[in-house]
Amino acid sequence: MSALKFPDGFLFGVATSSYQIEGAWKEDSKGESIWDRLTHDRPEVIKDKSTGDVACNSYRLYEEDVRMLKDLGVHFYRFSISWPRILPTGHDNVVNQAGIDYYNNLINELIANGIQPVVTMYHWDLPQPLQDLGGWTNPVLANYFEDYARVLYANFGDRVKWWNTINEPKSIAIGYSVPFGFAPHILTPGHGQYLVIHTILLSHARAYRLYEREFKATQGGKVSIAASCQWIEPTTDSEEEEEAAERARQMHVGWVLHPIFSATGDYPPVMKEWLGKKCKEEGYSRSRLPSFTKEEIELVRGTWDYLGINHYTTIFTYQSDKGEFIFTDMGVARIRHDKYAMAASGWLQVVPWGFRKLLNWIAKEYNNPPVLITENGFSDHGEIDDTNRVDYYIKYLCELLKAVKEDGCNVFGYTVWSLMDNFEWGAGYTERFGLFHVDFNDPDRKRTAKKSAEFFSKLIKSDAIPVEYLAVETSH
Ligand code: GBH
Repeated sequence: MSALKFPDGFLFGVATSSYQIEGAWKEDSKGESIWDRLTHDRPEVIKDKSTGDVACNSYRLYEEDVRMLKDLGVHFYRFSISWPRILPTGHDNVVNQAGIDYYNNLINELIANGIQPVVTMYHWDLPQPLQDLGGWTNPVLANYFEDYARVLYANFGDRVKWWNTINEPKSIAIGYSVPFGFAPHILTPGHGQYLVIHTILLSHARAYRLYEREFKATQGGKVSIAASCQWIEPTTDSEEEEEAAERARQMHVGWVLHPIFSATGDYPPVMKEWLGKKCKEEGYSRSRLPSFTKEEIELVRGTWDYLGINHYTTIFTYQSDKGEFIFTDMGVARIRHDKYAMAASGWLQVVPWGFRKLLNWIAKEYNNPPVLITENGFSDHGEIDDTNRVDYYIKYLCELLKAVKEDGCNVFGYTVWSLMDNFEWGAGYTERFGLFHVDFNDPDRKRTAKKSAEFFSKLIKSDAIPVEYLAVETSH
């Protein structure tokens, strides 16, 4: 059964994010975020018209969260810091001491329990005053993000050794281009998404360089980004379809990773070329993809100490100029294969082998960097007996083990999304990803371990996929 065993020293953790769990949206001088604004002013864009006003109430219940983490036996906890809880105006002119205290308490509680904090600086809850300046379409945000990062390193960097600057740049870009109910929900498709990613790459780089310059020598931590990386698979294996799928991989995954992780930096050549040509045909005299100066290419290139990957599913494509949303520009459209099981989320199909293919592609493209899987997970409707989730994890982890042990991919840790059910963005509370169930009708937000929580605690204890779960019957 050694095939089920993880390498020595392999790290396990679980993840959450501030807006999805904290609640206390305006307590103790916290500023308003773009998610507060969106859910309050435009409830119709959220599936169940809900908000994160209370969410899991982790602002009050963080000690309980840490008890759950302790029960699971995780090595680390990946959580995010709310920018407007620390800097209510978005700028560093006002630092909110109550916010600093909250995260100090959480970090200290984790460390007292032997759990390493892995901290995301930005998981989508932008201070509203910065949105009023144009949000991530405005390149000046790179200045403000650097200022915010300095406050975080200075206050928490003595104890936090693992940083993710920004979670899933592409999902942030969706809020500017795709009608998924993501804040700020200001849709400028074909333009907004490229401006947003451009500013985000520069912001990430500025935060990384700041650490390198002012903090690394004394604090000795590691900084990177957490990118959403789904696998893209062509529907037939013809050469043209493979070429189109490869272009889509470069324009999807490579869009964010190539500027940071490739040897040459900048956007992928095929992306610049393809979009440049397309924009010309559309009558633009300049590409909709902004360009970096030489200095900016070098500023961004190499700004990583490890690579954070969020992976959930595989996207099946065929060549077409009629693809939906961000796929239009990539020259592909997506289809769904009925033979793969669906999660509760319409975008999440269970395709375990795509995980192995993705990890191999990343290893090959970027010279096998050390990878931390920063998210992987499955949604249902909140069942306690969540066999389909356990089945998903077994299958995805088996593929991860093959990628590591048979293919030599350099993955050193793995993070479950999520510790507990929480506010699932545009889907509100209708889709659940937690190892722990949360009763959102209970003012105390009672948490209950699901079957998957038991599965993970056994897995972490034995450093292997527990054999007794392998025969479990599921509907997959
Ligand atoms: C992650 O987002 C987030 O980091 C986390 O906060 C969230 O709760 C979790 O995953 C579960 O959703 O047409 O295929 O591009 C992933 C969110 C899901 C956003 C897929 C974009 C688009 C569907 N992404 N979605 S697609």
